[in-house]
Amino acid sequence: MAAAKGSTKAKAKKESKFSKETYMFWYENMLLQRRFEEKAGMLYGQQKIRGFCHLYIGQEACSSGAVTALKEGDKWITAYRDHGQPLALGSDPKKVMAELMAKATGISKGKGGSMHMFDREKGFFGGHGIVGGQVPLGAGIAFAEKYNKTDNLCICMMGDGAVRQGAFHEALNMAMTWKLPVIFVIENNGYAMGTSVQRTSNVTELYTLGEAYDMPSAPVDAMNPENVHVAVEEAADRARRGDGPTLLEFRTYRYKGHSMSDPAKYRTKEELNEYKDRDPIEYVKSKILENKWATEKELKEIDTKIKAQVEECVKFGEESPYPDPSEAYKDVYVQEDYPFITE
Ligand SMILES: Cc1ncc(C[n+]2csc(CCOP(=O)(O)OP(=O)(O)O)c2C)c(N)n1
Ligand SMILES: [Mg+2]
Repeated sequence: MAAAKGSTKAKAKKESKFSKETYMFWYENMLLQRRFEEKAGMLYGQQKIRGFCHLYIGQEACSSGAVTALKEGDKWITAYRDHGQPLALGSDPKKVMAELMAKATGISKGKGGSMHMFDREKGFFGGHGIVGGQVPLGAGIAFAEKYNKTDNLCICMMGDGAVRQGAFHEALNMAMTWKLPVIFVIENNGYAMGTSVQRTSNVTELYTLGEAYDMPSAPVDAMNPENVHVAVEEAADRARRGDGPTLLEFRTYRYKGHSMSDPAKYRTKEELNEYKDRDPIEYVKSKILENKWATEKELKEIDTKIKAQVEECVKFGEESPYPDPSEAYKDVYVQEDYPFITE
């Protein structure tokens, strides 16, 4: 049942189905994630952002390409490398920045920080620090969509490290048995902290793990949003017509270290440069220029506008207050009178 290896790629090549608007959206959407996180990295150095901070730089085509393939009401869940996806979905960047700065105006009221972005309006269910923890949750969200007979699905992103967790296999098995409307996405950036995929298992073609559960599965060159869009759209169609889940392996790369304290000595400069040469933003930019949809100057103006927007986010974060200590026990459980917690 699994899709033939490389089929997604072939399809992307055949169809040049994307409009000027889509390319312009991808350009602006990916650039916002990039500039936002470059700034976040600087703020971390200044100790204006503390704690954990995992940057998504290099992986932006994964989020932007998926956004254009999905629709209103679809749900998202991911791991702790979670700044890019809410930005791609249209969450308020000011609130995401304020969350990074642990301010009360943050998207999780300043109580979640970098790893715990949530946005109910956008259907974004976090932001999870336990590797693989979000995978059964993603299946559960999809179960709710099926139970409530909606036409929506859940896209559940994870890193390559998560596929070695038992919960991943349990969730895939149940999701396939129950034909849940879920798209499992492995963002394979080659490493789980400093450990390469090759060092964790004999199975390095990660999409093949889905075949054990008879799940349609495919690899996707995710350094460009066209391929991502095509693969996600196909998986979404499958989910919406009631045929159940898909496992996609997005082949991507993070340009920065695992977190802010990682000098990334486990990989070579050459390897990093190979991916930078295929940068998704540069790729989309070249497509735009090639088709004369915008000039260099116009694209530069978009960049300038985004940089100013990011500065606004920083100002908003800096001027916002920290949460009041009385907030500490709020939002811990949905049920307000839940036992065990008393102030
Ligand atoms: C259950 C569990 N084990 C270990 C860790 C420590 N840890 C944090 S991130 C990480 C690496 C995960 O890598 P991957 O899933 O590839 O995601 P990436 O960081 O590459 O996006 C590990 C082992 C954890 N958070 N949770
Ligand atoms: Mg990884």
